Amino acid sequence: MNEIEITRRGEIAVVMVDNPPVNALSQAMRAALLSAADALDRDDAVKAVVLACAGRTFIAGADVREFDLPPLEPHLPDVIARIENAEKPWIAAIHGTALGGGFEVAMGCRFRIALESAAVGLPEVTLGIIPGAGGTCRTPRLAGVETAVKLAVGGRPLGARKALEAGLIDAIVEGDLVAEAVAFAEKALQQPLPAKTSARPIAAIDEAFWSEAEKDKAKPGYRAPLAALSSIRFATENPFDAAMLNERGLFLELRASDEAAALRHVFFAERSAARPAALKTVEPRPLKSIGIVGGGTMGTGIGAAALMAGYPLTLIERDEAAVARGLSAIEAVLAGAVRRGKLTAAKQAFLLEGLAGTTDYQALSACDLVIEAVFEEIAVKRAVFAELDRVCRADAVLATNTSYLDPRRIAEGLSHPERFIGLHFFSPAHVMKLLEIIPVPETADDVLATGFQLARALGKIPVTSGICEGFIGNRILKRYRAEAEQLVRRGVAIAEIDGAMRDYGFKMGPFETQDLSGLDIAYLQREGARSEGQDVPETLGDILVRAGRKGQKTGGGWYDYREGERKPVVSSEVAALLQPRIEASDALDRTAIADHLIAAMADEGRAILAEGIAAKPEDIDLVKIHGYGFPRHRGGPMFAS
Ligand code: 3H9
Repeated sequence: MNEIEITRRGEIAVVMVDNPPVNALSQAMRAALLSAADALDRDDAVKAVVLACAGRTFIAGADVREFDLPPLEPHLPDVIARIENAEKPWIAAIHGTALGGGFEVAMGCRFRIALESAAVGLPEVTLGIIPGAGGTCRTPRLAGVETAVKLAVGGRPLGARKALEAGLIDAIVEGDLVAEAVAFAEKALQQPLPAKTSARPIAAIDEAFWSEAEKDKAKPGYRAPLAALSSIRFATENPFDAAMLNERGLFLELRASDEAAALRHVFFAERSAARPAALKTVEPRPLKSIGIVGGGTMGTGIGAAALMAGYPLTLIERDEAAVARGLSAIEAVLAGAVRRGKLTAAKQAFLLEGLAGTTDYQALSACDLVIEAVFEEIAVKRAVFAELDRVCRADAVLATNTSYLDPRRIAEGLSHPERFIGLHFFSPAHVMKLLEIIPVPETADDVLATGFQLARALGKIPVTSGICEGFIGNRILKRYRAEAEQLVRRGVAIAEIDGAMRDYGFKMGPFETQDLSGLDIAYLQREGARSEGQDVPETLGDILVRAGRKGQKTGGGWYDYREGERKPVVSSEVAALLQPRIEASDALDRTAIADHLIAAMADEGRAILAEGIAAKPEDIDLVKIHGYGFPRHRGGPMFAS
């Protein structure tokens, strides 16, 4: 089938778009829509046109793959203008998601109807651009300025019910969408048609609204949200044609920006990470229930994520008190989700029915997957897996959440090593998106595929990592911190380094982050390695920990902290402690500092690729963005350098 097919139902023509996977508006599709509008206007037997889509969704937007090329004719604003000015009214019949250019097409139609399960939105800002085919000009005319700001500046889609309330769509229908749309069209033809969207007036809005929105929507490092806001404002204060020209100018400018290129890179990286080509034909193992061993921060975070994704969960701890603590930590996460409106009380009650805790490993005998999240000590972990080997079904997947031990050593002695895998979650595990998936040499493909299936179900971004110290993420973190310390040795001020990384887009610099999470964990790891005879050079962090400066929790680390405050204060004690190690007085500006540290991360990333630890540079970018706060609009260290 071509991109579109036209059929007739009496006097109503049905234009069926079919451009898998998501009906994106490729150049060929735009051309096909344009010629359909011409042909249907010429056909006197047609009185109205239904625009519907085959497959899983209505048009999901412009074809983002085309954004690296010069814009190709016919341009989408012209196609939409042609539909809007057609002699016969067009009715958009929406299922799935009408997003970006897809919703702009729908707004060019005279009517929009949707299934209850559908959603509409203008997510362009998430790609570093603004709507470029009338989104900021037609939305305020259709549904008012506030809804336009919510949609185009916020970037989040609205479900059909809310879209109906806001006036973005005209009706919600059930059952056969196309048949309903045809019936809607026949009825609509009996009455006077409403004005075209572009011809509708916009209700006036207070000056205060704009200044408030500007403050509210500003996002450091991101140009698109405020550009979308200014485009909406221009559209409310100027004639439609002028507004369209203004929007197009801004759209084209942003489309060519570094921010948009980086966000596109991340968009496609995320999609390709979720479904690795090598596993396309591999069926994952059934996954209906999950067990967790270890009720600490990691175990309960993973448990809460699994429970909220709908998996019945069994938590194992050493004694009853620890079981109770673990269960209440999980319950607290769900209660928080209810408070924030992410979960209804009824759903919470339903999910909690699936939660159990015990000291008895036998309770795991029916679980499809058990994740170990106990203390990072090889003997402790091995003891857990010996128990799991004994009680779990032979086909159940057994996973370790180790962050730095060698999973091959943990798996030694297992009777079915092919079902063993590393699943490295990040803290807090119900929030952080990254999941490093670490197969051992024996791991079966369907076990690996199960790891990816779990990631999808939990809404995580999965990345396969080979085995090395720290896997992908912590290995690069170690290098980043070491390079940051190296700059301190060269005489660069600690606060300047943190400031440089904040200016770059991180929420916190490397030293502030260590103060928050504690310097002692990495210190103890180094000490452990030293006690095993490894040659681990002394770090500046070691000097601070030995002086009792473990971070915020001890009132000081790389900075001082005033009682009860989290604001870092430059420390004269730290300056004195480190003075003997300062070798130079280099003057680097903040850009040079950030460039240096990003280059170091990328350099480590290249080594990781060369060793086959990561499969592709995009995976490394995803690890840093979703696990380590790397600014998304910079695209990740590999993209950025
Ligand atoms: C825009 O419209 C600009 C206009 O205002 C102005 C123009 C002038 N293009 O996410 P999935 C691919 S900007 C190209 O896994 P799901 C995706 O890469 C656009 N390809 O599916 C993947 O490919 P593969 C505004 C796209 O069911 C496959 O489709 N629109 C596009 O989980 C499946 O994707 C958006 O930002 C695209 N636009 O979710 C919407 N979208 O199979 C972006 C997807 O080779 N898309 N692909 O890996 C989405 O949010 C989700 O894809 C959607 C489906 C919710 C639609």
